[in-house]
Amino acid sequence: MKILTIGLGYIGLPTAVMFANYGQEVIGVDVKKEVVASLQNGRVHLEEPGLQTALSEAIRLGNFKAQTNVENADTFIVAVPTPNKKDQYMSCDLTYVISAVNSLIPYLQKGNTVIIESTIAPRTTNDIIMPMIEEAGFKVGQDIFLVHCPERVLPGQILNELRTNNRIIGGVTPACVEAGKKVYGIFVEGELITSSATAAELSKLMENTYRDVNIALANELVKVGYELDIDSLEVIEMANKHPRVNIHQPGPGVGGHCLAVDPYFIIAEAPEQTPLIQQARAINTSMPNFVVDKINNIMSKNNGKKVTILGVAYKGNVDDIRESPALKIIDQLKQENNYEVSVFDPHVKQDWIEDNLDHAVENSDLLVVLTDHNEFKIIDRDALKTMKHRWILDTKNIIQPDTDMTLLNLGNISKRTMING
Ligand code: SAJ
Repeated sequence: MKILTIGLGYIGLPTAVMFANYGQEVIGVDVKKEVVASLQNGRVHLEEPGLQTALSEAIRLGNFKAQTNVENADTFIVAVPTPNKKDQYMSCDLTYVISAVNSLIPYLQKGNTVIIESTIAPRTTNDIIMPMIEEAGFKVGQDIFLVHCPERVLPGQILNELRTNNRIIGGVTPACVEAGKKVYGIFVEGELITSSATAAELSKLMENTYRDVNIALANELVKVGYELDIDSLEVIEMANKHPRVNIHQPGPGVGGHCLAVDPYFIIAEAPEQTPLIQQARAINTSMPNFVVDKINNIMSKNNGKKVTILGVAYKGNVDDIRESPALKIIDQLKQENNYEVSVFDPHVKQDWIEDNLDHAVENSDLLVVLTDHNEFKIIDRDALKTMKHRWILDTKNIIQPDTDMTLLNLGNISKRTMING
């Protein structure tokens, strides 16, 4: 099968490479010339374990080619970003999806399959994409098979999860479902769950919304514990020993290009029906402020001037900073609170991020852990000797206590200790 993927980002590239390594002829298309150039030189442009090796293998097999232009294929896969619009409910911005579909329409031939992997608002496949294809003179379900197959892989585990996870095949018609199954059947070892495009769209969005709402519950619990002087982390650990309870982990907020984005796609389509989802978003979005507030408390106790941030990535062991709450926290500390802020993240390469821990902590009054990178779990205590005040606020609860340091986390901070302690 000849497969053309449009969008060579976190999802499109691993998917393309996977098909190539399973013997398919794959053309990867991206509008970004530098991305295409890097792939043509055999280099991946993003951090994902195993992806470089997989790409090298695909190229060695002669099955993968990157380019900027679309051409004929049997199957087209659209995996482009769908950000939030800047409107009232932050609805789903389909600009890139529409432009990708427009770019492939001139190359469509009867019998082709078109798959949308991008996360989209409910009803997009039926109400927006199908009419585009039909206006070009094709009958969906007869000439062209249109499917929504949301990706559900976890960054950091993408190659493994692409193969082993269940996959939703949401066809516009039963024939479309069959066409989608043929494509993913090539490498998916998990169940191919057959469904309609509309249910597939909403299922994907609800999976991430479920997580967002549950994290909001944990974050709200942190605020309750702070107010009442009760260790919320201890409460979570205990409550989760109940066989039917799974309170998620609190943190400095929710980042990434899924949980912080997808719930709005539902909200925008049904604002009256979604007070809970909206409230959860508001709670998670309030966490950076909550953390900055606590940093201020600690800094004023120490008459501190310099804060060192450990971790900018939105979660551990990835280089992705999209929607990361750390960005908001760093910005507030610098702009509104005028602290000297140094930032260390061994995974993220930017000119404002230190790559030397010793330098980042020198003369610092407070270390704030915002990402659960493995490196931070085993941090060398000697490296922290040059701190001015040896305080840590660990928002991810990964640092081991040490008699030499004052260690605060989202469980043991409380109004009482902040004011009196
Ligand atoms: N987080 C918490 N507490 C938790 C769990 C996560 O604060 O208990 C935070 C993380 O620190 C991070 C954010 O939530 O800032 C999101 O992290 P995540 O690991 O929950 O999710 P993503 O965005 O990396 O990936 C999710 C996954 N969805 C689900 O687990 C339901 C993944 O399977 C999806 O493929 C992906 O979204 C996507 O593309 O939609």
